[in-house]
Amino acid sequence: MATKSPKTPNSPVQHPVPAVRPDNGGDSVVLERRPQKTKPPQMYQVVLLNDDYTPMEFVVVVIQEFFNKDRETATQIMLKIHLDGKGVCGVFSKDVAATKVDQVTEAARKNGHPLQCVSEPIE
Ligand code: TYC
Repeated sequence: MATKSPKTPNSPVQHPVPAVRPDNGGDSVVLERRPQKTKPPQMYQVVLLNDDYTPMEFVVVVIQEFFNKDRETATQIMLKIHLDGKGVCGVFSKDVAATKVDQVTEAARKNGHPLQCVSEPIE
């Protein structure tokens, strides 16, 4: 059975609410916009750091596998990290970003590489 998902209390959707102004004689309706009460959730960028030992090929595969990038994009990101010292692989909610960091770190350790992955709040 298909059911509508319930609105969460944090829903940012605010509908204009009809209000009757005292000076309009009571026979017209004015829509007043209510101020936004909820902020969008804080987002996090997941960043890979350069090092001197992790093979380029391993970094490319990590970016493809964990950040769903095609080979060309993954290679460009890896080269940017190699040249600049760090690079953003994706932007996620806090929980998803933390999971990506754990997955990448675990894959690096399992393969004996010192690759570091961190998440940073954006904006
Ligand atoms: N600098 C590494 C090398 O020359 C490659 C590398 C790229 C390592 C990106 C980590 O996040 C990284 N083998």
